[in-house]
Parts: sequence; C-alpha cells; structure tokens
Amino acid sequence: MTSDDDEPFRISVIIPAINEEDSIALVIGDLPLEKLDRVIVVDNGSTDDTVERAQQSGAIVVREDRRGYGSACLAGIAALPEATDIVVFLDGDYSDHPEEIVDILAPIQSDAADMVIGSRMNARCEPGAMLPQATFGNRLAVFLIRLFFGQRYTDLGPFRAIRKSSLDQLEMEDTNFGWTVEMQIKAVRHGLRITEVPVRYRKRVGKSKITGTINGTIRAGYKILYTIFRYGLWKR
Ligand SMILES: Nc1nc2c(ncn2[C@@H]2O[C@H](COP(=O)(O)OP(=O)(O)OP(=O)(O)O)[C@@H](O)[C@H]2O)c(=O)[nH]1
Ligand SMILES: [Mg+2]
Repeated sequence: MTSDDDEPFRISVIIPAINEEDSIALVIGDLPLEKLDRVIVVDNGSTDDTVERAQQSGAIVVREDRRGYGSACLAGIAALPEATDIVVFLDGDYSDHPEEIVDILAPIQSDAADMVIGSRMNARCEPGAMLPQATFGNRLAVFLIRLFFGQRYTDLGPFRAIRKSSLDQLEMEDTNFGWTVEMQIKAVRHGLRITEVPVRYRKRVGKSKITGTINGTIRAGYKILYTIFRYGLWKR
C-alpha cells in the first residue's frame, strides 16, 4: 500500500450507526485495523450498547445530535485525522462484508479512480438481502442519474471509498437519505474518476432503520428522487 511518494495511504472509515449493538463489533472486527488510521462510528443517540461495543472493538465514537444518515456522515468527516488520503463509508449492520474494503480501496490506491462504489447488483448478493423496494429504488435512481448526468451506475450502495481531496471538493450537505445519491451526482459533475466494484451483501443483523420499514422506505425513496431531480433540473 504505497502512494506516489511511497508513504502508506492514510485511510479512515466512517460508520453511521444507531442501535446496532448486535452487529457493530462484527463490522469493526472484520476490518483490517492494522491498515487503517481511524475507524469512526457516528452514533445518533443509540439507546443500546452500540457505543460501548464500538469503543471496545477499537473505534472512536463520535456523537451527533442531529438525526439522519447524512448528518452522521458529516460528523464523521469532521472527526477525520487532519492528514487523511482516503475515506471509506460503511454501514454498521453487517450487511456489507467489511473485509472487502481491500477491493473497494484498490482502484484508488492504484490511481485508477477517485471514488469507488461497492455495487450489490451481482450474483454474489445473498438472496433476500436487498429488499425488493431497495432493488426497485436503486434501479430507478441509477436510470434517472444516467438520464440526467450520463453516468452509468448500477447501485447506490453504502460501502464506498473516496479520495479525501475529492470529497472536500464535493462540499456534501445532505443530512439524511439523499447522502449517497448526492455524492454520486456531484462526483460526475466534478469530473471524478468513478469506478464500481462488485461487493457481497447479506441480510442485516438486528433491526432495520430505513429500507425495512414502510416509513423509512417512503422517506428515503422520496428524498433520493427529489435529490436527483433537484440537481438534474435546477440546482447548479
Ligand atoms: N448515525 C446514524 N446512523 C443511522 C441513521 N439511520 C440509519 N443509520 C445507520 O445507517 C446504516 C444503514 O441503515 P439501515 O437500517 O441498515 O438501512 P438500510 O440498509 O436501508 O435498511 P436494511 O435493508 O434494513 O438494512 C446502519 O448502520 C444504521 O445503523 C441515523 O439517523 N443516524
Ligand atoms: Mg442496512
């Protein structure tokens, strides 16, 4: 793992988590901690043992009072070490396979990409792990992104890596479910080199906060579509 000047890449991981006590240690435990500068779990007011288990597993826990997935990611960014080369985002529910971080990082480390999205749209995804509404929503969203912005994505997967300097350029602002799609749209607009790598995905441990609830699905679906139309039609 070397960068241009032969220094190792300084990599940090941001994990938004709320009430993930059954999974958070599994997620952190499957990360190659020796290769990472910092693992940041952003807690939005968990009422279970998420915070303690994350700390025991070697993560730094940041608390964010403003609810929302995007708010948590923004708080995680604010807690990155000053010198960071690559930022990885990962969910705390153990749906992703954290050890696949090496595949997510590889295109950036070889200077083939600035942003890498882990795509769950492949045969290795555990049946039933992607709920039908998530699959449908993703398909619709990537179709619209292609229509408006000309980029062929296959997924809005949460497991992703981006060069820190590129992330700074994007000036991310969404505080909830528009986070992933905002990043992907802005990446196109800023001319980032974008790559997808196939990742595995399994049924989550613990209780769903977003896609597995009717309320969450409607709010997330609405916000994702609104974000695409907003950037596609009027927001520069
Ligand atoms: N900090 C923080 N984390 C959140 C919030 N909402 C969701 N999360 C976390 O974000 C990740 C994604 O949420 P999930 O509930 O897995 O959403 P999903 O993947 O769409 O739905 P499932 O298919 O049920 O897993 C998990 O690690 C959650 O704990 C929030 O408001 N704040
Ligand atoms: Mg999930």
